[in-house]
Amino acid sequence: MTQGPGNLQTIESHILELQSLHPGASGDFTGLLNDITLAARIIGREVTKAGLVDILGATGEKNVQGEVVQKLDDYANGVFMNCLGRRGQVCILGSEEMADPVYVPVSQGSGRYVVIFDPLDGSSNIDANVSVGTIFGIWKRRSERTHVGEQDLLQPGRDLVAAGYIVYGSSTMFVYSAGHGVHGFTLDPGIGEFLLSHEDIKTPFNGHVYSVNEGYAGHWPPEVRQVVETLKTGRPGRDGGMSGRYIGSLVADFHRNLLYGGTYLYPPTGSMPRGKLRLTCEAAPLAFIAEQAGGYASDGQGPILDITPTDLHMRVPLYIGSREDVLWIEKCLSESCGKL
Ligand code: AHM
Ligand code: MG
Repeated sequence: MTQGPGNLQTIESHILELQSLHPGASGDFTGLLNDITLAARIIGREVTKAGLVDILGATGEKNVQGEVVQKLDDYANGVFMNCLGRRGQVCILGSEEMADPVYVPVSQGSGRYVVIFDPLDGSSNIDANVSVGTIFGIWKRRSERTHVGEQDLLQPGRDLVAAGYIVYGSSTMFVYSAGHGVHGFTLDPGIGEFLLSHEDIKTPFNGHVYSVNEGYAGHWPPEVRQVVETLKTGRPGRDGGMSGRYIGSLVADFHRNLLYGGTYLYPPTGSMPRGKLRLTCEAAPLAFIAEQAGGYASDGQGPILDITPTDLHMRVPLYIGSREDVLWIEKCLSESCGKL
């Protein structure tokens, strides 16, 4: 007799199980996470067709069906805006792609959640068929529904109720945490379902990989140069130096390091004294995932999760990955490497 598949679990049923941990839950949070999985499926479908843009029509032009072809990051942003909070669960939506947050009118629901996302991170890689990703964070509204404002939008990562990312790579994977560990689901394109493939991910305590754009080394502060040099040549007490792996697509670099161990660095440069990455839609959600998996994320001085944003698009230096390695980098940056 042919054996059927083992214990398959879809992301929807995993999310429903979460709800059962909170008796009396309204289902708003469950509905919101499910909306995000729908957006992920739609964006994933378009990303896999990206290579056909040139033969079906370049962005800005009309395609063979007479529709205007959008840039994929704009498209992904539109998908998130249309899918999220359709049942009135959201009071604010913030996106890397939009200068200002969108406040959802009170008349459209109870709006208990704030969602900030980067709909398509690393999109400059798409034309070369390199993995890209989506990142999202979900916070709870703090104010009365009628007084929603910056105090709800600008919350530290420590107050996230859930965060996650989708990596569009050789498979499409959805990785999320709602504060009970990190779980990964792989899209089965045949049935259009995300199936549990990586339960309770724990990242290695230290790793053999560092991921950084070394082209900027000449523009880094001297202490960062010293840290990277030491990672390459070997830290005291460690066998040899680390290997470099840099895709230049944050979600993909982070995901690989999460599974295999390693550290991703985006330090300040002369022209970008706070680095390039955004706190609310990139660094904080990934820091939440890292900590839930046993890793750590720092801005070089302290935990990313403890930083309260002052602006939706605030940038922050980012050192994220295996706990021991990032703690060492943090110590090195704040105390001077030479003494370590
Ligand atoms: P984006 O949000 O404009 O796509 O930029 C973020 C991306 C990350 O995915 C990636 O790690 C980083 O920028 C690469 O930057 P650089 O080319 O400076 O190394
Ligand atoms: Mg981005």
